[in-house]
Amino acid sequence: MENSEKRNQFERDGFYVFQNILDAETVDSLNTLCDRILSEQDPEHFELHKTTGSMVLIDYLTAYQHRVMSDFITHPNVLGALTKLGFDDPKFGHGRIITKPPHSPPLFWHEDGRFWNDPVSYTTQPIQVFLMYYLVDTTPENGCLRVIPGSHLKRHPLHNQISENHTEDLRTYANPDDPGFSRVDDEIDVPVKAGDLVVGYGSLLHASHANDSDLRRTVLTMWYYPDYVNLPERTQATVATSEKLSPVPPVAEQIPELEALRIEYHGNAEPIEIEWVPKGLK
Ligand SMILES: O=C(O)CCC(=O)C(=O)O
Repeated sequence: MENSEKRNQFERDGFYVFQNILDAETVDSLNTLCDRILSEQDPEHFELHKTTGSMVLIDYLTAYQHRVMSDFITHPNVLGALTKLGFDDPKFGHGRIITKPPHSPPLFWHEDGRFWNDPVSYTTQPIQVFLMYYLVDTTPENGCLRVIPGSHLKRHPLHNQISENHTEDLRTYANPDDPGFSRVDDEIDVPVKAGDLVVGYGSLLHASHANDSDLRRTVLTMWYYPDYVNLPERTQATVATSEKLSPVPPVAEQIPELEALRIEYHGNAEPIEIEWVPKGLK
């Protein structure tokens, strides 16, 4: 497929899947690192995040602590995939280790857009995209991703039914009958192989199936700003103030490939107030 077709599909559906972005060795190293970091979390962390499984932050500090992580964030295949979509100077914000233990509940419908006061959110120019890497092959049985294609630009009935926030009840699966856990006609499954990459608009409605398997299912959700350099200044200012990046290390300790992805804004534009609810979506 031509790159322009990939971009068209990405803009229309709100997501695009690249196959074989990470090799087996990289996936193994990431699994080992994630298992270690997860083993260091308090049991309460997993109690609080039953539907996601976990929500462990990956930031620039994590990347500087673990070479596996910085190599992953700056991986040529990852940046190459973004280039194929037309983004050749992306920025990286943060990520999360999200692991579904064996026999754990589904993840509720949500979208992660938080720039809904910004007119750019209602256009095809992405502000923030997720790069999701599942570290095992996924199927509907072990908790693969589900999405509603096109819901990043067009109002869906679920937008009026789901909670505005990731409430404690949703996170702990207190009410399985909540509309957030419903099935809808136009949802599709996105099963992938370990090492594939799903790129999607942060504003796309997505969820995941329950993990009914006997094995842990981990996904790394990495948040990039693929077109940051071409965003209006006020959007840049908003992104720069909303991403709390850890400090830049002394020059001798810096990883140049990682620093090239750092979000920086030095102008005087006024940030736009953060808004999680897509009030203007039609
Ligand atoms: O756990 C998953 O499959 C999806 C994770 C997710 O929805 C997110 O990171 O926003």
